[in-house]
Amino acid sequence: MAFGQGEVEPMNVSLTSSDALIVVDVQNDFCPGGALPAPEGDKVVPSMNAYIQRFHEEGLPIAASRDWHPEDHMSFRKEGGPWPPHCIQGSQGAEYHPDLSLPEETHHVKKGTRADEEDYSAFLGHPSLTAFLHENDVDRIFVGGLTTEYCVKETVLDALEEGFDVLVLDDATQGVNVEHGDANKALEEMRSQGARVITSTDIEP
Ligand code: VGL
Ligand code: ZN
Repeated sequence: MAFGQGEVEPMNVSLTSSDALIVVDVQNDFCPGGALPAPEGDKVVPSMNAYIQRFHEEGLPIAASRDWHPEDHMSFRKEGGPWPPHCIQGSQGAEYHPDLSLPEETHHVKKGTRADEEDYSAFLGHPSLTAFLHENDVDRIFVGGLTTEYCVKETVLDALEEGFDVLVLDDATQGVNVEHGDANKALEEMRSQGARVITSTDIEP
């Protein structure tokens, strides 16, 4: 089959036993109705559930992160940061979206738990995630979730630095888009650092 100009060539990704799925911050506060919503954040839930189901069926490891802030976190405006209070430890806004369907065996990561540190990445400062992936002989990760420009991007860039191959799940990420186009810029930046951006149709059945 030939692909014309402007058409995107399918990637034909086959899952292998050294793959893992990372679900970033699919939490109420990053969805419509939450404190810091990606305008279409909840749209990732069905597509993420499909990836979760596929990886689970294949027996592949799954990790999920949550932004998990104390009430006086430095990223909040009242502390001089850029954001409204969000994902406060133990609050409903900090819970996973109620329709997100994570298996029992999921490795959970809480981040941003210290008041004096921004902590967008699920990797940096969270050695348990790297350890979990290495224990499972993972060398390639599939990353989706919220939000494209902040926690997904920083997680992807750190994973690349740690030597993982990284595929970003375009149909399972959504941006905040504080400025129009921010999410697309973030995808470009991830690509330029070596990540590939794919959708579920690129993965062989
Ligand atoms: C995030 C802004 C502030 C994210 C977390 O999960 O992308 N964004 N805290
Ligand atoms: Zn946060």
